[in-house]
Amino acid sequence: MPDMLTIALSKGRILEETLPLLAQAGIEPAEDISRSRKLIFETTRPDVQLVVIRATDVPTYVQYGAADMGVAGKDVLMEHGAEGVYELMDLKISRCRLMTAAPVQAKPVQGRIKVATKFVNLAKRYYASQGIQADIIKLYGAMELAPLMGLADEIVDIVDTGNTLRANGLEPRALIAQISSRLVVNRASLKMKHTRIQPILDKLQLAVNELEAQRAASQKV
Ligand code: PRT
Ligand code: MG
Repeated sequence: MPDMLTIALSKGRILEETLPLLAQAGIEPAEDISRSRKLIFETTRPDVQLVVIRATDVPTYVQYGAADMGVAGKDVLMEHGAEGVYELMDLKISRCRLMTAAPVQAKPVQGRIKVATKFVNLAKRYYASQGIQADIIKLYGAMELAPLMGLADEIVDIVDTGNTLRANGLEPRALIAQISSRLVVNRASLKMKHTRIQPILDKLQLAVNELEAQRAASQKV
């Protein structure tokens, strides 16, 4: 179907939290995504399909228009650069913080600091903005291990409860950014498919507002 509207979602926690929002916008996968090895899913709307990919690939699919819309963490969008992509909505899900962390009570490093992270571009920008000379070391996972093994003095990573840091003898230091998931849209798609995208955006915004109101109410109790 040439006039298909394609939405890119990332496997994992973002997917789980996005599906209820999409459902409120009238878009539900035709089958259980978590029980399937498929990557493309039809939905209850014949003109809308979902593709389920790696979080870090979502901005790329949307940037090149292979997907019209997508949902990705602000961390992933900042790292990618996401050129040619409109960030249209804060979905206020999968919230966490992007932070620097170091071994508990470690003394400040003299001279150049070694930083391990998967967010290389972000880390470079952050340390430069602080006037700190940093050598950034790219890792693909388990950043917490790097200081323990002497690979790095600090890490830049996602922190939620802080349990992962604590379990590895690390402590959070500086807050780089508050993170949540964002709805992104390809620039050309927004023009060409505006009449179909706008109602989805409107319904999603209502669903996001409702969820926020529920959260606020449950915190008051
Ligand atoms: O698996 P893949 O490498 O493709 O991606 P991923 O593991 O980053 O995917 P996923 O599904 O885990 O996370 C996708 C997005 O969720 C991230 O890009 C963030 O925007 C958001 N998010 C929200 C988180 C967390 N909370 C989170 N807690 N992403 C990762 N974590 C990890 C973090 O990396 C660390 O290992 O959880 C650990 C920290 O949690 P606490 O509670 O111990 O502090
Ligand atoms: Mg993962």
